[in-house]
Amino acid sequence: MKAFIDNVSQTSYVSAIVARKRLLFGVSLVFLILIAISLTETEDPNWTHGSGRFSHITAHNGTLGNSTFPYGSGGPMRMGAGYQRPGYERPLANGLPLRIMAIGASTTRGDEGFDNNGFRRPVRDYLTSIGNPVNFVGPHRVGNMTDNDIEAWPGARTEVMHHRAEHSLPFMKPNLVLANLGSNDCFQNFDIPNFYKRYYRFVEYVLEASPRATLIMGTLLPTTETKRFNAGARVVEVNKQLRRLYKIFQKEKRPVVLAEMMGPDGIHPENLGPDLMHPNDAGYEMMGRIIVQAIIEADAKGFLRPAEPVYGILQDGNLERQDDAYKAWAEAKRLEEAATKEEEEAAVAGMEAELKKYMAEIQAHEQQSALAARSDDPPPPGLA
Ligand SMILES: *[C@@H]1O[C@H](CO)[C@@H](O)[C@H](O)[C@H]1NC(C)=O
Ligand SMILES: *[C@@H]1O[C@H](CO)[C@@H](O)[C@H](O)[C@H]1NC(C)=O
Ligand SMILES: CC(=O)N[C@H]1CO[C@H](CO)[C@@H](O)[C@@H]1O
Repeated sequence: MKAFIDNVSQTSYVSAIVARKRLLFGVSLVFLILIAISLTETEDPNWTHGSGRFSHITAHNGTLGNSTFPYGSGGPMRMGAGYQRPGYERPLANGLPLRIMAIGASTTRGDEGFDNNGFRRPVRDYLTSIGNPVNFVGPHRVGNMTDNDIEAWPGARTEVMHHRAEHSLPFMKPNLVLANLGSNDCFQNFDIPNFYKRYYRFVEYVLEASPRATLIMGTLLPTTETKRFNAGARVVEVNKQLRRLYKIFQKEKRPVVLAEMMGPDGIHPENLGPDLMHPNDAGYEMMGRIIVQAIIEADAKGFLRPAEPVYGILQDGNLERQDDAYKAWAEAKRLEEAATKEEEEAAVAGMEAELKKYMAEIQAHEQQSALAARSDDPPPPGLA
């Protein structure tokens, strides 16, 4: 931990100050140049369209064909150098593979969502689309996406998930933990005044058990449910604690980022599903976006670090599953062969039993014939 603190204070902070100075200098320089250009040249319409977000599309050596340019008006566009900010066009942390453990309860599982992937699908889709390999890890599989591993239990309170994580986290060593914990403490009205202590211990544990992890701590979603749990006020109280805890984690220079779920762009009662506790489908997408923003912030702060190598855990969670179809086929074949073998053994046993019976009959007939030979009876039919 000390090394990490030193690292942050020596690298990120110093370089942030240097970067800010450079930025100020750069901004004023750009301003002067722009003024100079505007005084000497007429405006090039291609340039005004060609800057900004689309600068990463440079398939034609800095030019872009008219067919793909969204505002296309004929002729190749010249592209500006653009503003390549990690998290928008470029992968985070130079394309660092992210081994992610989502720890939480039913909302983390994506319960009540249409595909049971919850916020994990939008998070995964986004990160892989900008070039960061993703592997979700955890002891269970929930949801219909391929890379669906997770550490989440419906109804689990914070300290329950702490104990669960003790059986998975040290063996999977994620470098990113998405924690959404506390809703069930609220629903079960479990010692709310001391919630922050349990949460602090949990975070402490995560950062110890997987020392290269960054932890994204989500605040709780609002709830308007009143019949069963009536936990709205408790959620407000716990969120207050979570935000204060975050200030403490910042003071302690922990690799922790807050994902504020209840901000102006966050989850509001109209984004909840019919049970008034879990998000609806749009709500899960919003959670995903908020978590992605927190991950981008973690990268900007220099928190993201390579995951510790663990045997059997690949960088890409989909690649890890690519043999699944073969395994299913091989297992079906094994079962089929076992069934055939059983059938065959039963047939052989049946024949053996028949033979025993048959031979016993013959013996009986032979004995009878021996007796009949003495009394001139004809031989039994069917026997030559
Ligand atoms: C790309 O453009 C630059 C500058 O116009 C030119 O010097 C270079 O040869 C071009 N490269 C290719 C592969 O066309
Ligand atoms: C997952 O389930 C949803 C809802 O049934 C469906 O629309 C989607 O295509 C499924 N995705 C996969 C990969 O099976
Ligand atoms: C430079 C370029 O890609 N020009 C294309 C613009 O669109 C027309 C119609 O699709 C093409 O024929 C040009 O080649």
